[in-house]
Amino acid sequence: PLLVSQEGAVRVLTLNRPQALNAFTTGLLGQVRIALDDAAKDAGVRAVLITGSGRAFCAGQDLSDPHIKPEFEATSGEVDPHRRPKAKDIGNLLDHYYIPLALRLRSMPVPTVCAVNGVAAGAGANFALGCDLVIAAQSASFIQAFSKIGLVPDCGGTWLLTRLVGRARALQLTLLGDKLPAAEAQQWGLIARCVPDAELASEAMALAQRLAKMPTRALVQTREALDASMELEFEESLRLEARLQSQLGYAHDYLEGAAAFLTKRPPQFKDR
Ligand code: LHQ
Repeated sequence: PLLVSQEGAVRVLTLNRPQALNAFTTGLLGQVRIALDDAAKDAGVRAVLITGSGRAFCAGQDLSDPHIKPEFEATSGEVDPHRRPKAKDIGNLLDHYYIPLALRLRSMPVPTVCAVNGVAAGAGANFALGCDLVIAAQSASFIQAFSKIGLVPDCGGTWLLTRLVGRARALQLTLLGDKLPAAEAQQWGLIARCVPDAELASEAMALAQRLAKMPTRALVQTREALDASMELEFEESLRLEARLQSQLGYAHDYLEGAAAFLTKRPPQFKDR
């Protein structure tokens, strides 16, 4: 259910269950995590690009998964209250699949780009928003579908949304579960860019290739410092910046970047 390919220094992961709008099964979730682990370990990878095949990016958890599917009467659709999925199954799904995946994505040692090619719902939306730069097709949309089926946002949604768009808009999105079109998502600052459908693949790849040529370690430490700043006092952030800067200042990429600037030539970054 996952396609993995490589273009230059960019590792491309394509969610590939188009008949089910790329909904997450345990199989797909496991494969994405392994693919991210592999990319993290591979020195030849300097950016990761994630997208979906078919008309959707990802419809979130596959609700027909036998572990979490409620028993219901086939014709009336009425739920049998005596045969419910075990609470521990949903807990296990989060503990063993969604939490490790969200943590893995957040701590990638290379920048991550998500090309949202269509609807991104539930955990699919929050998985996309967990990437560093999110670029979406005009026809794509984001849906915090959880409230519609009696759940809270997961896969980092509560943390990400409040930080990305603030409490009022986070509540609007999560309580109502309405579809937010990509153009509005960009206006809101939820995502980086919205582009015409026909340009998504090339624009997203160009962005990933551009990031792949940049000083990877500095980019990743920038993400870490921005995230840490949310829990730090101003002076603590200044000290964190100074600690990171003093390490980076001895690393190859800074010496190369500064020398290239001063001698007016293109830099060749290699630290990871
Ligand atoms: C699906 C799904 C789907 C299975 C479309 N599953 N088949 C974590 C841990 C534990 C428990 C639960 O949850 C979580 C995290 C979560 O992600 S919860 C949120 C789960 N996702 C949703 O509630 C979204 C459900 N899907 C939708 O609302 C719609 O399908 C969207 C808005 C994504 C797309 O709408 P349409 O473009 O109108 O497509 P469609 O609804 O006709 O779907 C096409 C097919 O895909 C259809 O199957 P069929 O056999 O009729 O062609 C759907 O049943 C199937 N599908 N989402 N999550």
